[in-house]
Amino acid sequence: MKGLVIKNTGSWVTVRLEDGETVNCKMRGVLRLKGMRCTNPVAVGDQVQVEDKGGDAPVVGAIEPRKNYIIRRSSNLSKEFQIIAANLDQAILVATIVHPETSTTFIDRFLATAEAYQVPAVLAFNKIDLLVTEEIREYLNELKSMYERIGYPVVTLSAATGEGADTLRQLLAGKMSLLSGNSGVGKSSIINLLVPEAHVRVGDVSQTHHKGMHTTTFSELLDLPGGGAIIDTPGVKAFGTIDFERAEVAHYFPEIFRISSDCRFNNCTHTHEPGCAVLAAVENGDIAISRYTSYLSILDEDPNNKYRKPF
Ligand SMILES: Nc1nc2c(ncn2[C@@H]2O[C@H](COP(=O)(O)OP(=O)(O)O)[C@@H](O)[C@H]2O)c(=O)[nH]1
Ligand SMILES: [Mg+2]
Ligand SMILES: [Zn+2]
Repeated sequence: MKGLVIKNTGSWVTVRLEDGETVNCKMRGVLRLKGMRCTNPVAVGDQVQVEDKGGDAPVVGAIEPRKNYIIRRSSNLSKEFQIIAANLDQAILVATIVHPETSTTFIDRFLATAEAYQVPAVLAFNKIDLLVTEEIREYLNELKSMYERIGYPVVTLSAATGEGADTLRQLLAGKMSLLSGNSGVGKSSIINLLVPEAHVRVGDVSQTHHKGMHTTTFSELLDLPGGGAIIDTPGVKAFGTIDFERAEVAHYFPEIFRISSDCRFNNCTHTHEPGCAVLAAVENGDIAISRYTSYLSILDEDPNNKYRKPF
């Protein structure tokens, strides 16, 4: 029977069958994913075939081809990968201007990674109740219109007061969304707001990962009252493990990519070349300095420290 994977704890996979029944399945041994060792070949969001082994626990058989998926290294040094989630309609980055401040570099890396994964990205600025001065609200508005101009939907909300929550609900309705973001930005609070019966623990910063220890975290799919689902990734470093090829970084900054067709050289890196349309656009303000800085920061990463993008 066919079903949707809603949870994967490593040894067990929870599948919601087409008739609505939920079953815990066993998985076959470690599979290989395009030459990479993968500790959980079946991911939340996967459509799978469940084989009933009469009496014994059912087994996850074939996985339907994926529309897209998010993958990460199981630990910093390991060559094993975990698939965090599959078949996403969008990835939401929860960010905050204060308490804590999410850097634009972090935001841009997330957006570039989403582009590479071919997952549409949405920015959700939380904790707007804490933006008490005119200047800081103005700063948020500037960020919002800057990202909207590039093409990213932006919502602003407060999980504390509920302001803006309806806009977020509309964006999530009927879709499969991954919720991502740094610790402390309010992901759990937002989930509790959207799915009151989820009772996710809030403010639990003590989930600190012991350095060097392999901490496995598992995603879980939570149904939204109005249809659609959010995938909660507890360890949230889901994004950021992509290792970009220098030449492809510009492809993942849509506004840079659009303008780059006007560069004099088609192998332009947009760093120093004469006739570079990107540099000209940064100069005249068509491309935001913060975006260009993020582009450079990804470009400058040490390739020797990196694994290739595993797909
Ligand atoms: N003022 C304010 N605090 C918030 C808001 N959302 C979350 N918090 C607080 O921020 C802290 C971290 O929230 P949490 O949901 O655990 O963040 P997570 O680590 O991303 O899951 C908690 O103390 C929350 O009460 C918000 O919109 N406004
Ligand atoms: Mg949390
Ligand atoms: Zn250029």
